[in-house]
Amino acid sequence: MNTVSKKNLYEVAGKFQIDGEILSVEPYGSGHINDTFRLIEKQGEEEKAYILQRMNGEIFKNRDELMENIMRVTSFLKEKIVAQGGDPDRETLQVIPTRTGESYYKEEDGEGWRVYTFIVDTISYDLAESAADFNRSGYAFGNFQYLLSDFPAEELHETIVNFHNTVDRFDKFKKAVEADVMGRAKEVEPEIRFVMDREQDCHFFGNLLANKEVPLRVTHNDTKLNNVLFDRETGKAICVIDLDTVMPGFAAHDFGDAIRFGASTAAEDEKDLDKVTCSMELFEAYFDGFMEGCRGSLTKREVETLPMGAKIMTLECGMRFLTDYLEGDVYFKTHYEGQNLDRTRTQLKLVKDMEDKWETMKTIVNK
Ligand code: ADP
Ligand code: GN1
Ligand code: MG
Repeated sequence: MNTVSKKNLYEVAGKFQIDGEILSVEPYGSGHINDTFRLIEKQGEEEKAYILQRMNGEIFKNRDELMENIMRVTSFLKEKIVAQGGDPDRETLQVIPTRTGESYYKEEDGEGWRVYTFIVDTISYDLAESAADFNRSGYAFGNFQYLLSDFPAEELHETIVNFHNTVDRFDKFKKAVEADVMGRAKEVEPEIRFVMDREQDCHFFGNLLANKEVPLRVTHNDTKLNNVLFDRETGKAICVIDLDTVMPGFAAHDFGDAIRFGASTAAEDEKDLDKVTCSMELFEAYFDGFMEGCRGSLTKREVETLPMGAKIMTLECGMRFLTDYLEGDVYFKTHYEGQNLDRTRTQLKLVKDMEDKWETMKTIVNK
């Protein structure tokens, strides 16, 4: 993706319904996909913050459809939050339209930009600081799924086709190994073998769906801990963000992706693998919060498959990082050479750790 100059950022900011003087636009957050900036506007004596984001056009090919999803989902959530007596300004994303009333601004070269109100006095974590925090994020994602349980799923566009189709991810991984465009396959033979040995696991959820054992629901599909904002004062997880991949999916995938990231005792790119384990205390804390947020809406079979959701989402993510490493780091943002390989190794270590702790995870979800 192209870099962007300061001048261009101010120009782009000027396209939106932000009337005061723009004081600053600075890079913000640690997402792997979009280019995110924090924008400060001065309105009289007051300062107001926004999130300005350039959507990743390599990944999100159809920004009209993507933004249509976001407009629909955020307005649906807003109504539900109001009905529940919540504060829609803090509990859901809110899109600021362009001066011409569009949901996003299209640059001549095809790049797409959007603006959200900045949800102030919140914090997002790249690592769980306590089981209590992680429990609250579980509640927030469970509640998110619950609130969307009567959203008309057929009206959502598939923003990334086959996003959590693990069999398709495995095929793409195998092709990347065969093509080996960067000549890196030799160096990562143990990692390739680890993934290849688990090919059968990749079929698990596809088979469940084919046998109608679990339903498709409207899910978030990217439930990592830094995609939820916590209120600085109350510590509550108040707002689920990063809605680019809200699509029909499996409840166990939303549960599992959150465990992959948030129940890990180390950062996603930790080099010292001795530090990387899947904490059962965090797993249980998240499970309790998620179940509470879902308010009994999951079937018995769905609950049983939650540990598998954790393992498959972690394996799939490891496979995606490794694919990207083999392809020359073209998908996920990287900040140093080899970061995707470090990320791969933490994910595979977590998969192994989950396999070792399988009985404990099963006991927790069957309690
Ligand atoms: P990506 O798809 O690249 O992960 P996100 O939409 O998750 O992008 O945004 C990146 C980060 O920016 C988030 O992890 C969060 O810290 C911050 N962020 C995003 N939207 C908001 C918002 N409306 N208010 C406050 N912070 C936000
Ligand atoms: C990306 O956008 P972000 O940083 O929240 C990715 C997820 C991965 C995650 C790994 C659209 O999430 O699928 O699980 O990185 N999002 C997309 O950290 O590919
Ligand atoms: Mg994100």
